[in-house]
Amino acid sequence: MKQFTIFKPTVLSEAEMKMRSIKFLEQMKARRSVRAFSRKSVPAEIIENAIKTANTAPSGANKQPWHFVLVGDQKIKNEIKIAAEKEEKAFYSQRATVSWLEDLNQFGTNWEKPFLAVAPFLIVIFKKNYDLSKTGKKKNYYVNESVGIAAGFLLAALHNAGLVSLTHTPSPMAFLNEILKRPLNEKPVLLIPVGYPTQDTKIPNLKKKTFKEVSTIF
Ligand code: IYR
Repeated sequence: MKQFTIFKPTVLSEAEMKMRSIKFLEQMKARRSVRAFSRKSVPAEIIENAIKTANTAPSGANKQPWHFVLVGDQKIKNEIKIAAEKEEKAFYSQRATVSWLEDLNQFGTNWEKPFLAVAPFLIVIFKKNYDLSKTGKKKNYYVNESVGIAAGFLLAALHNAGLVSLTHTPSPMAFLNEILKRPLNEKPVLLIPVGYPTQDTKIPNLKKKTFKEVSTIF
């Protein structure tokens, strides 16, 4: 595919750019991770569109080293909940360090993950360190970076559509390969429940670092 075409970007005035940059900032500031999901259903198409958005992300050599599994099936969600809670029990009672548990205190989390069975959909993002072809393994590049960017696109797209999500990471996550029948060249990296919050969902009062704290300008 050694072919190039002229790129025709959308051209905006500076005033319009400024307005859009503020609007998007305000929109993203309003995004919050949620742990109490309502059972209210979501049209699958909306989530599929968000996954399509994630799939537009740039990736190392355009290899798109990701696979998204969308789970709406109640039986499979139940299976995932049981397996995740088993790992989370071990995490909270043995694996986590004292300082890690201290850092988690403000979120009020524990091993119980009811949202995994309650949220209408779970999205599981798998990363592919290599692709499998008839001739063998073909290495992908900058896989963590690429999948991280795609995950960011996905979260932004879900939020833009009016849905809430949680980037949940039970550890280890290999049980997802088994339950979702994914091949061994795929490693699960994020388990994302998606839907609506319950009416009384509480969110922690988190403070974000300031622009000054997180940036340097020359
Ligand atoms: N995976 C556990 C623990 C946990 C870890 C981090 I780092 C968080 O930001 C939040 C939770 C859980 O989901 O409870």
